[in-house]
Amino acid sequence: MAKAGSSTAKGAMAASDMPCGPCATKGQTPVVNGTVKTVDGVQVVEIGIKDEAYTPNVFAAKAGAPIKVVFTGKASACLAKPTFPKLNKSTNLGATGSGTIDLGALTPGTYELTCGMGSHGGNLVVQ
Ligand SMILES: [Cu+2]
Repeated sequence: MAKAGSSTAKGAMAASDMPCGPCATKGQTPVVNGTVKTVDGVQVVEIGIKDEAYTPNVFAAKAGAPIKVVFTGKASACLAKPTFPKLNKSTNLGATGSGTIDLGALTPGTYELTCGMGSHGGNLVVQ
């Protein structure tokens, strides 16, 4: 069952059920495990990469105020392209191992974080 049943506008790597190694099974924590810092009115979400997974990976942020997601750590393969598919935003951690995604101010909802292959990597819950 490696085929995506339906494709969306987010590009060629849309198969959320596609296995992609360790990251596919480690990012499933359902509880909030990260802290959101507010710096000059911007909500800053800091995500590290540990044992081939985004860590921490579940955050609660407030609606209506800008959100910036900062990645640091050593990422390989698909993990090096963290993506918020719903928002069509991603970054490439490439050689530096760090990157930032500006999400802007969001409306309430759950925004999934995936690796570059579309496997679940975490959630940003906006309330
Ligand atoms: Cu992956």
